[in-house]
Amino acid sequence: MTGNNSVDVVVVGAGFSGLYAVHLLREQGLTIQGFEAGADVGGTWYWNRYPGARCDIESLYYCYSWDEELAREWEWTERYAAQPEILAYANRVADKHDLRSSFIFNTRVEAAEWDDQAQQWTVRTSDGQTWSARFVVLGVGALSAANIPDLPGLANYTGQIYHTGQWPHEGVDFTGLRVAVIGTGSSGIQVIPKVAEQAASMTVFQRTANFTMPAHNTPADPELRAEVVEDWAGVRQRMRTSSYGLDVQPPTESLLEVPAEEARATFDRKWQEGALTAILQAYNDIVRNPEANDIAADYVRDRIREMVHDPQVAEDLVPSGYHFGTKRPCLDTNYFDTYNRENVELVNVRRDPIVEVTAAGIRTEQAEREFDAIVFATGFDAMTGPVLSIDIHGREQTLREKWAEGPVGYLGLQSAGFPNLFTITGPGSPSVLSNVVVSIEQHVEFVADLLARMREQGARVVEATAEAEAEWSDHVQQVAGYTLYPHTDSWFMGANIPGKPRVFLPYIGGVGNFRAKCDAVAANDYEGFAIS
Ligand code: N01
Repeated sequence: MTGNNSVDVVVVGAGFSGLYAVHLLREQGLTIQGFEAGADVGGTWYWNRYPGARCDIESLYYCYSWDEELAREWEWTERYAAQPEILAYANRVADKHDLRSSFIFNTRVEAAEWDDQAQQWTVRTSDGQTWSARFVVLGVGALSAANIPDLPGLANYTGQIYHTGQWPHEGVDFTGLRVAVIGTGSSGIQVIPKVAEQAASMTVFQRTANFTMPAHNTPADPELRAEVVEDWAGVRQRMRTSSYGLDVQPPTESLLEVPAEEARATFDRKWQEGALTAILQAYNDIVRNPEANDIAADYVRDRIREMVHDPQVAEDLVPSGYHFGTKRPCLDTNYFDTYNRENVELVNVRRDPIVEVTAAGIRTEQAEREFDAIVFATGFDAMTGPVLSIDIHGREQTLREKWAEGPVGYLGLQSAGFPNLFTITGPGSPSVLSNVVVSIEQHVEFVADLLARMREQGARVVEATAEAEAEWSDHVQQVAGYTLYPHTDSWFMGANIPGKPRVFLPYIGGVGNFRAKCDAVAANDYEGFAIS
């Protein structure tokens, strides 16, 4: 290891978290060094360049709220912007606020070690440098550690292999190719219709059918934009105090208490809205009560059956075996209609499991198929994966050791024994269960305010107490337990990664409640943090 570089704060990642962290902390006069594994800014939107990638929170709301001038100036072209436009937005933010100058790109942070005597972190990067920093802020993303399943024979495959989260920048031309897609989560449902339009043939390997709903994406509505921009403070306030970081009021009615025809009419209307939580949040008991959930699930199932011509294919595409919404819901464009195409085949791997990848393709129990390319839409080692990919040594142990049975931390921001280290969108935060940009802003602002307070007090070290961390971690699981989520094998539970501990990872108590808790903590002298 070489180098003798010293800054106040190392920020890891140049996605929405890292960009805002650099902006706010630099404004406080702190010296910052950012590191980004990619060649440029954008995080998720830098890496996920697969055809069809777009946000599923309306773009008017899926953007920073701290730069009102930019909000007034920027015009999204679509209701749900596609990846290139969101990446252009991240670039615009970086240009406008000169954020690139604080980052070293193409460089991974590989390790960080706390030095108790010097009260600082020693950070090692992939270019062999070491940096000392009083604080480390991890803006590494919750969904950035790509998961490619360890299928037997994969190393022998001679065709092209892609993962949606690591898509080649030059794009991929599937024209004339026989393509396999494995996975039907948010990425799969976006990439499948696009690849089907291009490929000679496409075979989708589905393990779990998805409750996805049409996005009804449209060109941006100028009137709605004008309204949102006009009421900027109001919209922002409502998003910040909402459940999901959206300008949507929580439901007050129970599905079980309304007549069936009325519920049906509501669902019809909600279906047309094409919004992520429209059906899930139509009534207040859908995420909590299995009976209510079944009614909503059956509604979606019926709609899927209507869209798919072949009855057997339709039945395979109808989700079953888990509660509606407890895997992250998805919004799609032409997903189910894609299965009506002549060149598309569906393999239900629960009925016909994958046995191995051969040199030329994929062999299931019932058939062997040849493919020119395999697209893995198989998701991520969510929330803990990106953090633990860095070898972090705290006061007494590594974070990998500490989180061996699942992550524990305080407010998703700190873990006891790891002073001056912060995770943005960390496990135990609402992040992935919300409009993540709203959560990111709150997490970053909390950290920035805390550092400002420490400077006022002349303090050098802040660390979550073991008691506060235990209490918060229990609370995260307890609140999840009021819902149906923990009953489902999902990435929220760590269930998609073999051997990963089963713990509900995000905080499901809502963005508004989380903010209120953080505000109370701050008002109470940062209760639960030991500051010295
Ligand atoms: O990943 P996923 P994703 N054999 O984990 C299947 C965000 N996002 O990249 O369900 C066969 O959801 C797996 O099957 P199963 C969003 O938060 C947002 O799609 O585990 N199949 C599943 O079908 C999202 O939730 C957008 O049984 C295997 C799929 O692969 C999160 O990122 C767009 C398998 C993985 O689905 C992750 O989404 C994209 C195996 N061995 C992503 N292993 C927006 O629209 C896994 N699967 C904003």
